[in-house]
Amino acid sequence: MATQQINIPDIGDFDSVEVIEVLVAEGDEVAVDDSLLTLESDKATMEIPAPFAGKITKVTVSVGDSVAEGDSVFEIEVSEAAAAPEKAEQKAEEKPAEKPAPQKAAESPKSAPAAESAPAPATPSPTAQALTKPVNAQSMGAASHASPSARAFARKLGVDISTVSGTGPKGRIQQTDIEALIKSVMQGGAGAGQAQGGMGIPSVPEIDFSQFGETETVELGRIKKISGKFLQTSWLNVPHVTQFDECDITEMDAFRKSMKAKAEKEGVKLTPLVFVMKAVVKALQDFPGFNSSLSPDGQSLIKKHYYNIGVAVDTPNGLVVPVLRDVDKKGIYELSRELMEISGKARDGKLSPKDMSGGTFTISSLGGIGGTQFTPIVNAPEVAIMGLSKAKMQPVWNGSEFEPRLVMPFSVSYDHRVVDGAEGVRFTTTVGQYLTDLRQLIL
Ligand code: CAO
Repeated sequence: MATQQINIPDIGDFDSVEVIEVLVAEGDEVAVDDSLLTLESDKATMEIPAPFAGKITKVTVSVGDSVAEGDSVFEIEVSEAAAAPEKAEQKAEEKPAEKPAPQKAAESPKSAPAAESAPAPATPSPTAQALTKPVNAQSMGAASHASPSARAFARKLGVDISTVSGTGPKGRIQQTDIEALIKSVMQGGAGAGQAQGGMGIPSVPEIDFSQFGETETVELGRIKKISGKFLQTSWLNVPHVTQFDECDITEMDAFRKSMKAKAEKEGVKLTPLVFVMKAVVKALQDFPGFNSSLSPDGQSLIKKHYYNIGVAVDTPNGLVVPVLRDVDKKGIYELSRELMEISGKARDGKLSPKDMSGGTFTISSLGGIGGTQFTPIVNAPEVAIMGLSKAKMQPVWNGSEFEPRLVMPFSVSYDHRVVDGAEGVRFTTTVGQYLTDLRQLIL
């Protein structure tokens, strides 16, 4: 037995080409012509076949490396005297990246590929996004058996190959398997043979509840159907973190109550929510990331220099989120009046699309109802949302004794791609400080 080096053969006009797959590992037995590596240039994908049969003893190349003709990439313990030397000179099998060739059963490598390194397209369609999950070449775990042409096909459509079940020999993934998965996602049903839901996640089992007792099926209202879709889209696309906090609003509430009679004369009802809106806007000015949106490709942050606050309103038909514009420029009475008008419009089902567009941050207040804390869902493409819960009198230690203080719990859910945990808690702490001492709002 002799050890031979395997070098990159003539790869045509390319000086340097990226390795996108290493298809064998040390210790693997390979036959002549088994695929060892996949290279990808901007024009084509190329498979590097084994020039000898034998056992791979050394792998000197990794995914992401750039290689050129003559580079040593493997060492192999050749098992046959007739090592088909002419194969060493053969040209790499070249396939146009855009038109993957149909897969041959003989392409099956002896071992699973080390990792799927295909990046998702820059702007995948919603369906492609549903099928794609970011894959770290090191962390993927069990690799998928698929020919380079099937992988190229999956990459082209933004499909994460590890979500595809192979029906070929030894479970190998074929182009038809990828097509079947896409078809099942488009139809919103279970994927062919893989028990997946329409969003590439396991579906909730369908159960005939009438076997347990009497049931009645009532169709969801129009608003619930629409808001449900938005909520699910946000829940699935935005990596949520919820920061819980609380603040002492004793002075704020005393002020609010002292202004109540005057406010009534102005024809408005003062609730804590308008004060929270002002405190939030000041904090948004301090932390502009919370008043932004991610660009569709996820590579930039679009900072907004206007402060439009969406307010979740509970209506008999479901949840709607009208928007109060330019909250930074408005006073407490004006905001109260607008809140009354727009929530009345919402409950009467008279909101126009314009009333519900242009928000930069949302507040969902359940404080008038109850509860201690909750986790609101970010109103994407906004970056964060605040949830207000019911303020309660509590004994608070002031350093020498317990004092009765009005404490309001609140939470902020945010998109962790934009906001880090430390910034998240700095934001909630700042909002809390502004609400505890409203004088800070005029500084
Ligand atoms: N703590 C204690 N009391 C509070 C409070 C809080 N955080 N927030 C409001 N209150 C009080 C108000 O002061 C008012 O009491 P008074 O009449 O004695 O002053 C009472 O609760 C009712 O307030 P409200 O709910 O009518 O008014 P609001 O300005 O607080 O809220 C609106 C307006 C439109 C946001 C609210 O009516 C509403 O629809 N909330 C539900 C939002 C919702 O469903 N969110 C969930 C979305 S996720 O499914």
